Amino acid sequence: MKRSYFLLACACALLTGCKHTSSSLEIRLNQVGFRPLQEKTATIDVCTADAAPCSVSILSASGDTVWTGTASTTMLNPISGKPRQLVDFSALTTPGTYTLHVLEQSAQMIIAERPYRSLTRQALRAFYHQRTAMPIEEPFAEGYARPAGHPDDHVLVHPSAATDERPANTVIASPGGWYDAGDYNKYIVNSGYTMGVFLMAYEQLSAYYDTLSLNIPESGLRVPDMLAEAMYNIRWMLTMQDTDGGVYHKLTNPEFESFIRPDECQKPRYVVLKTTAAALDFAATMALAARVYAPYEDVYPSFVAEATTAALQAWDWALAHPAIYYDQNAMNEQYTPAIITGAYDDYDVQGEFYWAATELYLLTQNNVYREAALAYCPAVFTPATWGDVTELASIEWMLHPQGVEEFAAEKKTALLAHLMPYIEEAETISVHRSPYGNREEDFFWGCNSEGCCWRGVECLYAYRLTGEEKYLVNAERCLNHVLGQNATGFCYVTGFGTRPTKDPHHRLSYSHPKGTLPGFLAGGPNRMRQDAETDGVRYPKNVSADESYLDFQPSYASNEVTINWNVTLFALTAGLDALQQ
Ligand code: G3I
Ligand code: 9MR
Repeated sequence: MKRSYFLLACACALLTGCKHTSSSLEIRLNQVGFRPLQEKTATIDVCTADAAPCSVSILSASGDTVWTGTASTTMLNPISGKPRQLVDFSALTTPGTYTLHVLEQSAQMIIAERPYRSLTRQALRAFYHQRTAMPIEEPFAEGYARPAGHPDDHVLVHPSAATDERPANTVIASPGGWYDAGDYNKYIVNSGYTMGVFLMAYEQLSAYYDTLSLNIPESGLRVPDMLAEAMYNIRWMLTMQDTDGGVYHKLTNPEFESFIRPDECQKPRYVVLKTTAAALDFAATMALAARVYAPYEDVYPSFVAEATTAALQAWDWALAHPAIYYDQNAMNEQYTPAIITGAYDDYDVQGEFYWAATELYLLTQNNVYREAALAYCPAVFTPATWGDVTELASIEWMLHPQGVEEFAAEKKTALLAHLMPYIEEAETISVHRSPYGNREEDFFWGCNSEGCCWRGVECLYAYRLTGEEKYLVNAERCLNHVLGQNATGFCYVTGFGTRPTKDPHHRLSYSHPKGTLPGFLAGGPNRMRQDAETDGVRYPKNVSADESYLDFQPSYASNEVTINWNVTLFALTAGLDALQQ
């Protein structure tokens, strides 16, 4: 043990230009904690490709050495080429708080029976903090009280959305719902996708979520807290439907607000252009909600009927208007005021037709919708994001295959085929022992969620459908990645881990006297780096794709938070936590 410490230290000292000397050596691991019986690994920096495997020891809180071992030979990060070694200490299974030592460096390491319980709860409570139009008050605020923002009881119909019945500048009310993200606007396409992942997660693990107390104003109703929280957004979504069945794309200021408190905002609010994608994501959400909330008719009287009618009308509108896309630049050439906020522009709505038809069938059992779903289903497998909900529909069919067993089996085969190469990479080339993060294209705007956590959720679905352990192991590996075993060494969830994201692009956090709200997942390293130098965003020269991350408020392309990113985080952590229940 001593010998390899010595050799590595010597190699580092002798090499000129060696950046990672023993004193800057980093240990990268899941900073929140491991379940006792799961695989446990850490990634350690080494200074050269031919450095000998490091010796590693793990000490208990009282200073006893409870585990010693040797890291792997050096591997090169497939993206940056940086040398790393992996250490596997899965054999240690006793719950406790430990320190893992390599040379003179150490890192905290936790093993606990329920390491993800608190994380799941806070990731869900993040939605409560995002609520518009009501004050966030104690005892529910848990230290982060604030006044209400954006009542949205005086919203103008933008000329792009005008009809005879609601001419331009008609005032409507569209209160409630969640702020989308670090900004203060509300967007139907992204909300619809979020509700889909949210309610599908609930359906999978309802017994688990029913025991999860969120401490929100509705806690104690005869409805699970999670569904009560979701209802706050669903009620808002319902107000976004026009009288003809169409659905406004978004409710927004003309321009992004500055970084002020939500109750200080004064800018006018508009509902903007009805689009096909908004109508379809809305239809799917309402159909799914009508199914999931059916047992709670006493708490939400007439909701099922209201949501069902809304879904059917939105579907009919979409059939009559199958190709109205949100093209903000084109819209601004035609109408004033110009709208320069988030676009959530989606120019391919086949997957949205497929998802809406699927949910309408599961709700109504009317074969017309099943036939429509089969007809619209895109041929190619694509992972779900706000802009492509194909996979949500396919997962629904895998879980409810009655009558279309062959079709559902094909979808399952496609999901497993999609995961296979990533899982192989986790075993072969990954320096983080992860099925995510080994390719440059893994690092895009929002990748911590849409890339990493969602791949983990896909693995959980694959585990549920096959019972094969490898999928569970790889779901956990994805979580390890966002919680610290990654190229930057950040735990990307605010308020968690020893090196968390602290300065997200989040107006609610930035303007709060107490600072950053807990439980939010940051977007993550983004090789495109679209954020602006004019806002003071400067990445180090030649930074690699997996390190293109700044824990710096102005970096909206790498460090924003959103509802759609948090939903995949809790779907993953809850899926793993539920195994321990
Ligand atoms: O469509 C291309 C695809 O062909 C290409 O392979 C891929 C390469 O990464 O890029 C794809 O386009 C990306 C698009 O998202 C779809 O994923 C763009 O580069 C990328 O700039 C775009 O980012 C979106 C961003 O808004 C800018 O439009 C994010 O997904 C989206 O999450 C984000 O959403 C914003 C809202 O507009 C406003 N509220 C905050 C929210 C989060 O930042
Ligand atoms: O705050 C905005 C964020 O929510 C969006 O994701 C991002 C991209 O559309 O834009 C942010 O707003 C910035 C704007 O685009 C450029 N000027 C600075 C704004 C942030 O203060």
